[in-house]
Parts: sequence; C-alpha cells; structure tokens
Amino acid sequence: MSKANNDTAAEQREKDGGLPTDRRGFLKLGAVGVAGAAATPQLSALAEAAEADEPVFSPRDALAEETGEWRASTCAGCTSWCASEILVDDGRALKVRGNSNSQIHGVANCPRKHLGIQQLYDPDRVTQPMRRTNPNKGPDEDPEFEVITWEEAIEEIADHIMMLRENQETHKAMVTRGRYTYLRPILYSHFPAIVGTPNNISHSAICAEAEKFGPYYTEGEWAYRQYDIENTDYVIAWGADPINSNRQVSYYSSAWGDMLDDTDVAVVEPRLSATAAMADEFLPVEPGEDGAVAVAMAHVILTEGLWCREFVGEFDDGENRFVEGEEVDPDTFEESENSTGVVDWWNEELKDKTPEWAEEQSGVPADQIERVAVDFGEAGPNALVWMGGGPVMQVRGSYTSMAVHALNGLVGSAGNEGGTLYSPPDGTASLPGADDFIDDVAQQGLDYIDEHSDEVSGDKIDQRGAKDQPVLKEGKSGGGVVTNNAADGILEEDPMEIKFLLSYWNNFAFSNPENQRWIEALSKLEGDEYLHVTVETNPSETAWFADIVLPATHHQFERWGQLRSTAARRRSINLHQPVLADDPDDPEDVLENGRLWNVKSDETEIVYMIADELADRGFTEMLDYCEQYADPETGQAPSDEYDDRELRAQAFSRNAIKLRTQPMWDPEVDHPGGDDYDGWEEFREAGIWNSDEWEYRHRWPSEGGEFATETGTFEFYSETLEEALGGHADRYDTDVDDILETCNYLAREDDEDAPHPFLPHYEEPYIHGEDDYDFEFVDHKARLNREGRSANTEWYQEFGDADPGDEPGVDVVKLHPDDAADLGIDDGDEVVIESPVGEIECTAKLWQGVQPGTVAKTFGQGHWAYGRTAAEVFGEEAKGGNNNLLIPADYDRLSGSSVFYGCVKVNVEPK
Ligand SMILES: Nc1nc2c(c(=O)[nH]1)N[C@H]1C(S)=C(S)[C@@H](COP(=O)(O)OP(=O)(O)OC[C@H]3O[C@@H](n4cnc5c(=O)[nH]c(N)nc54)[C@H](O)[C@@H]3O)O[C@H]1N2
Ligand SMILES: Nc1nc2c(c(=O)[nH]1)N[C@H]1C(S)=C(S)[C@@H](COP(=O)(O)OP(=O)(O)OC[C@H]3O[C@@H](n4cnc5c(=O)[nH]c(N)nc54)[C@H](O)[C@@H]3O)O[C@H]1N2
Ligand code: SF4
Ligand SMILES: [Mo]
Repeated sequence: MSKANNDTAAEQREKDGGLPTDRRGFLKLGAVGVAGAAATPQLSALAEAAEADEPVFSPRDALAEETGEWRASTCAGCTSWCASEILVDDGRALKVRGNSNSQIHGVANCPRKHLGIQQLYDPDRVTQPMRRTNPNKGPDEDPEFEVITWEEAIEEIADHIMMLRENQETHKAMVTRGRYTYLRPILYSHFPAIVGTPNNISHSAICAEAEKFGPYYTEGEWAYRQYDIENTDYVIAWGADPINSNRQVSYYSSAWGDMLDDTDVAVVEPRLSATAAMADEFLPVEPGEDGAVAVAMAHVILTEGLWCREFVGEFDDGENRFVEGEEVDPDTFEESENSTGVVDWWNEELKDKTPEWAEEQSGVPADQIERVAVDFGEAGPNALVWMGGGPVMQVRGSYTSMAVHALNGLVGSAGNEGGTLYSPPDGTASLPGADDFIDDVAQQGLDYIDEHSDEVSGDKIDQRGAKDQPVLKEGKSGGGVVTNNAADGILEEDPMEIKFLLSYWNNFAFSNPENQRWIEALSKLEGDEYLHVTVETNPSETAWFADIVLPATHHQFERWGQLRSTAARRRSINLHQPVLADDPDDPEDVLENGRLWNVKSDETEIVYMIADELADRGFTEMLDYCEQYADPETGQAPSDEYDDRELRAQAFSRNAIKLRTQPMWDPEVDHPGGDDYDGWEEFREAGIWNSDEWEYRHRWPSEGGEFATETGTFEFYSETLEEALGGHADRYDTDVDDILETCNYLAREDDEDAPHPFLPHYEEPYIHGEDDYDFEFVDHKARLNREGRSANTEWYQEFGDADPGDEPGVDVVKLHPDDAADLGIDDGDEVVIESPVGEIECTAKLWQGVQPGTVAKTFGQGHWAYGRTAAEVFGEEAKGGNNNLLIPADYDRLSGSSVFYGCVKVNVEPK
C-alpha cells in the first residue's frame, strides 16, 4: 500500500496506453497512479487492497476505534504553521488535530487543517515527473505533457545549468518560492549561489511585508507580532480577522471565546468580517482611509491624557498641553527613556486630526472613534492593536502601518503584558553554508549586477533597490523583495534576461495582482534556450507554462521540514515528518512507504539529485556542498550511507533537519530556554519544542533593554526611517523628497504643508479607477483558503458559506442591496466585474454586510487549472473569477508590497 511509484517512464507509458494529446491529458497524466489511468489514486489504492489476500483495511473502523498511531508533523495550510498530529494506520492518514505537546494550542486546530488530508489524497495530484512536448507556451497552448523518469528530468535540468555555465550566463537563472519550510536556504539561497545567480525571489511581498514596516520603523522589529489576549482588556482588530485568517488561528480561535468574556473588541474593517460579527464595536471604514482613523485615535489618546506615562513620559508640571490645534513646546515635556518624538508627532501631524476630521475622510462616526480611543486608552497598557494586511497592503500603506502600530507605543503595550509581543528566541541552528562552494564561473554570475549597475534596474530580477523601489526591509535600500515586479523584470529583460526558472510551492500565475503579466512572462520562456521547472503538488496555472513539472511531497505528510509558531507568549519549533512511513529516519522506509506517489522534496532531495547529476558532468561544487550535511549523531555524510542516489538524497534531507534543530534535541548543544529533550528520537516523536515565555518589557530601556532602532527607543519620530530613506536617496544622488515623489507618496521633508516623511501620518489613499468606476473593491481571504492551495478540495467548495455573506459552491461578489437595486441586479444573478486592468465573471450576492459604494469578494476562486474541482473545465474554463485579474500591479514601494486593499474601483454589471 501507499508505495512509492518506481515504475520507469516506459512502463508507465505502456500502462497509460500512450500519451495524452488533449489538454485534459495533463490532468489525466498528473493523476495516473500505480494501477493505471482508469481509477483515481484513492480508488486504485483501495482496489489493490481488495485484491490482496489480507483482510481489507477499513478506514471507517480505524477512525471510529482510533486504531492507528498519532504521529507529529506540521500544518502549513497558512502562515500559522501549527504543530499537528496525524492519525496514521496502515500507511494511511486518517485524521488530523493539533499537537498535544504544543504549549500554544494543544490539540486545538482551525477548520482548514482537515483539508490537508484532501490535499494529500487529491486525485489530481502530480504523481510523477512530466515534460512538456508542445514547444509553444500560452494560456491556450495545451502543454501536452508526457511522463518522464526522475532520471530524465534531472538530466535535462543539469544540462541546462551546464549550458548557462559554459556561456558564462549563470545570472540568467532564477528561483522562486512561495510557502517553504526552514530547510529553504538549501534550495532558495545556497542553490542559486552555487549556480551563480542573484535571482532568488520569494512571495513575501504579495504576502504581508507592509505589516512589518510600521513595527520596524517604530521599534526595530521586521516581524509579525503576537498578541497577549489572555491578559489584555481591549483589542482593536485593524483590517485583520483573527478568528478566520491572519496567524496562529488554531490558538486564537480557541482562546477568543474566553477572551470575549472580559475583553472589549473593536474591529476596523470595510466589511462585516467574522471577527466584526462578534465584536463590541464595528468601525466601518471606507477602504484605504485607515490612516485617518489611526491618527485621530492618537489625537484623542493624547488630548484625553490617556497615554502611558511610564512608556512615553509626562509634562514637567503634569498639566496636559496636548490641546486640539495647539503646538506643544518640547521643553515642557519630559519624554521617558523608552520613547522619542511624541511631541514632534503631535506638533507636525496630530494636533488638528480630530475625530470629526477623520469622520469626513473615513466615514467612521466621530463619536465612535472617540469612544473607542478613550476605552482603548483607559485599558492601556493592557490594550493592543492587532494590525492585519487590510490597512497596509495599500499604495501608501507603509505610513498607515506606522500610524496604526504607534498606538501600541502610546498606550505602552509594546512588548508589555496584555500587549503586542514578538517571539522569544528559539536558537535553531544555521544550516551549513554555500560560501566555500562558489567557483569562478558562479562568482562572475553573482557579480553581474555590480558590474552593470549603471545599465540595469535594481539588484535582482524584481528590480529591488531601483530608484522607484526602495524596499527598505530592515533599513537597507533594496533589502526586501518586490515579488510581483519580477514579472516585469522578466518581460523587460532588466536587469537581465531569464533563461532558467525553477519555481517551487507557489502559483505566481494565479496569486499575484494583475496576474496576466505573469502569464505573459512565463509564456516568454519558450524555446530550447529556456527551461522552466516547477515543483508542485498540483497541475497549477504556473505548471501549465512549465517545461518540466516535478511532483512535490505534501508538506504535512510526506517530508522533512521545520516551521515555527508564535503565540501564547511562546515560540515553538515544529517538525514536518514523513508520517506515513513507520520509521521516518530510515530513508528506505520513507521512499518505500512514506509517499503516496513518485514524489520528492523540493528543498532537499531535488537539490541533491541535481547536484549529483552536475557532479557527473564535472561540476562538483554543489554535491560537495550537500555532502557537508553529515548526520550529527553518526557523523555519516549521505554518500557514506548509501550508493543509490535517491536514498542519498533522502539521507541528506533527514540530516538537514537534524542539523537545523540540533539545539532543540541535543543535550550537548545549548538552546535559549525551553523544552529539554534527551535526543533526536524523543524530540522527533514529540514533534515540537516549546520556548520559555516572553519576558514582559525586557526591551524597554527603563528595564535595562533596548529597541533595535537608531535611538534604541520606540520612535514616534523615526530616525531609523530617516537614515534608511536618506541612504536610498544617496544611492541615486538625490534627496528624500525626490524619492518620495517617484514612489507616489505625499510626504515631503521640505514642504510644510505636506505630511512629514519620518512621522507616522495619514496620506490620502491612491485608488486606481477612482474617477471612472463606481465601487471600491474589497478583497479578503476565505476561511477555508489554505493560501492558494485548497481550491481543488471538495470541502473548500462545499463549505463556501463558512465566510459571512458567502455561498457554498459558487463564487459570489457581495453587493449592498441598495446598490444592487440601482443596478437592477438580483441575488444569484450572473455579473461581470470590470476594473481598469481586467474583468471577471461571478455571481451576485445581496448583503447588508458591505457598505454602499463598496463590493467585497473572497480571494481564492477563478482557477482554470489546478485540478478538476478547482476549475470549471480544467485548462479551459475558470470556476468563478480570480480577484487578481482586477487588482492592478502596484506597490507600496517603501516596503515592496503588492497592494490588494483600498487600491482599486470597479464596475459591476449584469452579465
Ligand atoms: N483563512 C485563511 N487564513 C490565512 C490565510 C488563508 O489563505 N486563509 N493565509 C495566511 C497568510 S499567507 C497570510 S499573509 C495571513 C494574512 O492575514 P491578514 O493580513 O489578516 O489577511 P486577510 O484576512 O486578507 O485580512 C485582510 C483584511 O482586511 C480587510 N480589508 C480590506 N480592505 C481594507 C481596508 O481598506 N482597510 C481595512 N482596515 N481593512 C481592509 C479585509 O476585509 C480582511 O478582513 O493570513 C494567513 N491566514
Ligand atoms: N487577491 C489576493 N491575492 C492573494 C492573496 C489574497 O488574499 N488576495 N493572498 C496573498 C498571500 S498572503 C500569499 S502568501 C500568496 C500565496 O501565493 P503563492 O505563494 O503563489 O502560493 P500558493 O498559491 O498558495 O501556492 C500554490 C502552489 O503550491 C503548490 N503546493 C501545494 N502544496 C504544496 C506542497 O506541500 N509542496 C509543494 N512543493 N508545493 C505545494 C501547488 O501545486 C500550487 O501550485 O497569495 C497572495 N495572493
Ligand atoms: S491555522 Fe493554518 S497552519 Fe494552523 S491548522 Fe489551520 S490551516 Fe493549518
Ligand atoms: Mo501570505
């Protein structure tokens, strides 16, 4: 049962009865299993059992009686990365739950976790390597994939890399990643470095970078927060829907109910979200106008005298001079050693930003802004703002990110009990690096940009660091990623042409705003000179354009890896394991029993196999790099253990995870405080390491700590941003105002009437189609979206009404009934939505939960590939509409983020 499929391609083809020639053949090939083309994998697997002499296994009985074994792994269905346990019996995954050893969420899990099993047994999974036979690429070009062996696939990849080396153009290679595990440096960083290309592009900028900008440029943390909801008295969920999406959903959705007993919740949202439906206050903000509400709340907190004296300071005589419209003399205020710049903030930005002013901008009633600010301020320091992507993944979102997050500073909840916390340290080990394995040819590729910096844009294929893409991650010009702009980089061949693309665990042809451009960019990689390899579980829209599709192990059930969770004041280190094998440490067992199909792990096994093939061609550096990964218990390198390449690759994978997590399990190696294990075996079985608890206020200078900012304090005036933006301006021999203008912000250093660029402030939103279209478009995540990966599961489709206002089985756009009446649209009508960049079709839903003048739509539907459940007709017709066809490719350029929210208007018409 559940054997790896080691048939040769020729045997496989014979079983398939020849090659598929129609576009559905792609799907059929992907799904072909051990027993041939007729049945789906589950069905064929069960049929095989029925023919055997052994008693037939009954999953139903096994489930009822829990006869199997609970084995630990990790769910990466979303960025919560929850530690999980899987009930496995006879090589079958039957059921999932949270990991009972987790001190964060225990056995609790979110509803999405269950969909993982449907992903594992998805009948449309890619089960073996495939090669494109149609030389032409395009949405209407059937790739006409044929099955090939791993051997053939890896040879073709190695040939292509050797060709780039021979032509001294290794910089024309590129790796993209979406989701990942912390074995990612191997494929994402070290592999490109050894090949010799700067081009590794992550999905982070279509994810949530702007959300890290505010925290970084106020308190020096480029990271997500955790929220001490057990000890807080007031939560403002700001464009975040924590019981539904965002992070640590398993934990928060189980802790939320208890919290509601004694904590007030306010939600700032343009639509009635799941969290808003249970909240004490719902502040219905006009999309994009969040900054106005944030600065007005800061204004109220100061005028009402509700700031935290211990964190912010006090007037020398104790009299509150934060009076509407009046400047404060800085000499009269003694700022605490914990913060800087509050008086500048008041004088330059806040003094006139009254709730009445904010009501005009945002539509949120002034008395509600005032009430929420007062209640929040009074609850401080046990009061927190939970900032999601909504208010910040916007054209001028970086500044809103600062303004919203600064509220946590004003009430002194930053790092404090009942406030916003970060992760305690975990001390995981760095993986062995690539530096010693970069030869001259590779170095030339890595130096390409430096040597051509006058002729090309930016530092990598996404043009990060170009004048119009400062992307100031962690203070550096070009320090972050501009994921979506890589499509333009490829199309413009700037900073270089791309001839080799390896994409893994992402679907950029679907998930990027204005994804039409990715379809163009991927179609451009056509012809013998080009090779696009993708490593996937499903025949996605991206795979449709690939030359080689490599079948990926499913992260939760079939591979080694590691992620981490951060909540309940702790951090945990969570293991992914090949749980279907009885002995995951044994590479033979993993290859034989640990996988459903002939699949391999992207970040480890595939790299090893390519390395081995390159060594056969005389380029040995990559294999030498891999062979550094000796098992820390036995000292054996992969090749000491096995001759067979696939077994060596699996040993490499196991060694990598043991090295990475060694501080967690090896009593001889220190960790910074948390669970102690006696050895690998004990840690592996537990599947998780829990850190000690976060120490409140340990970063406050008054407690002997330091924030990682220029001043070491929480900066209401960001000297850290002044330094970073100044650095980017110097790079282009210009001033900050020129950069801000180029990047479409309104702040200016030298203009008294403009907002100040180094203070958290309000900027009017930049909205595409503002004057020519009728409705603000509100995009949001579906409760059952596993990022972009659950669309081919039946439960995802059947339980579409898990989101307020949505319907099962159809993709709806939610319209206010008054707007619908004006348009002559009824519930259930088919409609066309048109934006300045594209149009989609879906079904109308009349709903009071959206404001007049706005329409809301969950992201996730609109697949025309991916599988037969996701698409209406695979390869031909989309099911519903992809929101990204409507959202323009635009950026919050200070953070590199693609914008999704408060950025576009659309028209809706009956079809
Ligand atoms: N269910 C589910 N959960 C997920 C994921 C998933 O796919 N599904 N993905 C995970 C990933 S990868 C990430 S990065 C995180 C992201 O987590 P979040 O950033 O919290 O993501 P969303 O749920 O999309 O939150 C955006 C919210 O902003 C609201 N919004 C839209 N426009 C505006 C606006 O102008 N102002 C304000 N204030 N709000 C606005 C939307 O209605 C929505 O509720 O979620 C993770 N969790
Ligand atoms: N309009 C709109 N667009 C969005 C969002 C939104 O809310 N609204 N959310 C954005 C966010 S926050 C994110 S993070 C991105 C995510 O977008 P991407 O980073 O592009 O990732 P997904 O679409 O989740 O990845 C899907 C691919 O992963 C493959 N896959 C699934 N499971 C596995 C596995 O276990 N291993 C491997 N190797 N492959 C696997 C599938 O074959 C599929 O091709 O989307 C962004 N796009
Ligand atoms: S919250 Fe996300 S990572 Fe956690 S169980 Fe749910 S889908 Fe998986
Ligand atoms: Mo994300």
